[in-house]
Amino acid sequence: MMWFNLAQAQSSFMPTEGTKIAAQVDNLYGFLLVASLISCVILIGGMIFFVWKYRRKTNNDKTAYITHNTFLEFLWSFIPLVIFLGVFAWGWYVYHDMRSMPKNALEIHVFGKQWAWEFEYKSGVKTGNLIVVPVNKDVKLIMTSKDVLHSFYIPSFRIKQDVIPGTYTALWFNADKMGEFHVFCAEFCGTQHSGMLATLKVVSQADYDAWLEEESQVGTLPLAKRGEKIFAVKACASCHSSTDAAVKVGPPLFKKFGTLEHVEGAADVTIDENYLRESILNPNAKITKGFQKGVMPAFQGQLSETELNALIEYIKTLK
Ligand code: HEC
Ligand SMILES: [Cu+2]
Repeated sequence: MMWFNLAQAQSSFMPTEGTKIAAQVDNLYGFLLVASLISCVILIGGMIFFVWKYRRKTNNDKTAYITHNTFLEFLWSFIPLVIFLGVFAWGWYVYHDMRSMPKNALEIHVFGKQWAWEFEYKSGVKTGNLIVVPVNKDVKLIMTSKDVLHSFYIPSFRIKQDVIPGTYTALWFNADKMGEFHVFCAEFCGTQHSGMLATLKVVSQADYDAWLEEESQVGTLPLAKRGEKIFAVKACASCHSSTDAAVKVGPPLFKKFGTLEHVEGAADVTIDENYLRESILNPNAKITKGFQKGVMPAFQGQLSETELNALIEYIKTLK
């Protein structure tokens, strides 16, 4: 039995390699790690060895007068130079692949916002914190932010890119393994930054087509079902619990409809359709007691009347 298995050590050390580029990045990283270890042993080992070898042995030990050694100096400059240039060329090669956007890729729009990821497919399908892509297909993400700086990071693909308000940035990948992968925000963007997570699902082309078709049917679902989708897409769920009374960033919406709510600086209000409407479109109008103003984004102008109805109908079913 081998006491050390490199492939095994690597897989417990690094996330799954989901693309060819990920494997290339890991090779370069592995080379740098091993080269650094070897240099470290040679340098520190050599230093300790010479300190010991040339230590003062008697009181009148004299140090030899050596000023330089052209051959040695040439070697220790030239060898690292060759290695560094090699690493540069290698890094350039991988980076070039990583940054050259493929033609005819499946393009998906990505929005970063405090604190969720939204995805928009060309067919009009929208998802929140969930991106589904077919396996072995070039996918290009066209990304922008609705508020502050975010960064789209898929550790398993070894790719990461800042997502900037007012401009587009892009990433591409070709996933060669099916499964679920993590997406993180890698730019500190506020209190819920660490909760700004999405799931990337790599599925077969057939499953992808079926999924897209099913999502396109959202408009024909009953209102409350549609509301459930919108609740997910708009990432309401990252701040509001819909299944229990847990307090997240915002108050839970479970079993809330028809109850009395305490609001800051006013008499209690009954949670009815109008209260929900106002709370969603203009959250600062009434602040729920115990919560902060300005945390919930205003959805005025971001939801159609039908979408708003669907959300309200959905909230009414939470019991
Ligand atoms: C970034 C976190 C965040 C997001 C996203 C968010 N909310 Fe809120 N929401 C809050 C906070 C905080 C409050 C309490 C303060 C207030 O009243 O504005 C609140 C209050 C509410 C209330 C009033 C609840 C009550 O008990 O008084 C409703 C209804 C509501 N949100 C619905 C939604 C819906 C629907 C969405 C998605 C379209 C959403 N929220 C998205 C944070 C959020
Ligand atoms: Cu972020």
